Amino acid sequence: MRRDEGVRALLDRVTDEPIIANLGPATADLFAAGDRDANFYSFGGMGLVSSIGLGVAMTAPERKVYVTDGDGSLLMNLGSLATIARMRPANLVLIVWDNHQWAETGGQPTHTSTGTDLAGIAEAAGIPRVAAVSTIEAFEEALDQAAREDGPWCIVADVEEEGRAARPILDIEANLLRFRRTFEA
Ligand SMILES: Cc1ncc(C[n+]2csc(CCOP(=O)(O)OP(=O)(O)O)c2C)c(N)n1
Ligand SMILES: [Mg+2]
Repeated sequence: MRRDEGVRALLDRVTDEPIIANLGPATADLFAAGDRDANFYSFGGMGLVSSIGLGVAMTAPERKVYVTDGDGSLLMNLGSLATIARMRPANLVLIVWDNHQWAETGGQPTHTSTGTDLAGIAEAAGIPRVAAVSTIEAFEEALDQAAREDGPWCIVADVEEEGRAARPILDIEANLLRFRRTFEA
């Protein structure tokens, strides 16, 4: 499957649920597929979206909170999986676009290209609902199940790197304030 197909499948399934996107391609594809108030884009802060998403999920337990991470970024914050397992936010859905590379910086192969299994690590960390998918149909099925059933979920999607949308030009602070306001209603 491709990341942009996965992003569209996710957008088709949300109304006001927050989506917090990793820096680089995950943010570019989300912005291009559907900019919306409840999207939080990240720039520069590599490795942090799973932790940001955990915080958001714990403070907004009444909504599903979606995070779209990258393999390289999650690899530099693996402890986050154990913290998610420990805090156990039922509403958190952590999606990992695993393209087996640091695409943003030139496509250097990550550890998942030589066998590191992020879904296996998530399971061993104690995350109760883990799915590893490589087709859009299986991804949509996992998303639908994650929308219906308590998590926390970790869905690792094996994606082909087919290029990505242009880097969005936006005001980062305005994005943060707009995102925060979606919790005030
Ligand atoms: C601490 C830190 N190290 C390195 C970078 C440079 N950097 C930005 S994106 C990126 C690659 C991210 O890889 P991944 O999470 O797999 O996402 P992909 O680009 O493959 O979608 C790197 C190395 C950074 N922003 N911050
Ligand atoms: Mg990657």
